[in-house]
Amino acid sequence: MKIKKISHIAVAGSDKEQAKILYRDILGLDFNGTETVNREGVTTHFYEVGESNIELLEPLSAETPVGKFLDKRGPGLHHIAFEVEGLDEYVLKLKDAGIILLSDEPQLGAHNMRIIFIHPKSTGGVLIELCEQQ
Ligand code: CMX
Repeated sequence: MKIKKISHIAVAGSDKEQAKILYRDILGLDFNGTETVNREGVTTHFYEVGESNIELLEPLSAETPVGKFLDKRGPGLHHIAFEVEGLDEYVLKLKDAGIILLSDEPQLGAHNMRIIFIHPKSTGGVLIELCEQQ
């Protein structure tokens, strides 16, 4: 059971073309693909930064969590994702500590990873995702 690395830092925004100009054309990051995760209501666009990624989140509609976030706060940092080994053990440990999770069990996220979110109210205001390769 350990945190292996920062998997990605997610940025909520709807202008994927502007993001491409900044991250790929100007900063020179490799574009690492696009994937729609219907259950989360987002299309994700990945840009590689060493072993991690910047994940641009584009909402599928205004009613999704990211759509609501943009409406309330505007574009900006959305969450930090840690890749872990032993996700199920982390879930038990978090539950034991009374930390609020957004789902009872891990769900399937982008790149076919098992993911679970910790509510920002339990973390001092930062939405945290734990993810694990299957
Ligand atoms: N970071 C920090 N705080 C956040 C937040 C975020 N990303 N999103 C919402 N909040 C805050 C709100 O500002 C609000 O704070 P106040 O009560 O102080 O105003 C509080 O959390 C509650 O927010 P809300 O708008 O009432 O929204 P909900 O409680 O309905 O939902 C959350 C908040 C985090 C549960 C919801 O956004 C969610 O389910 N997020 C997880 C799913 C998600 O983000 N999926 C996309 C990622 C896809 C992927 O990477 O695979």
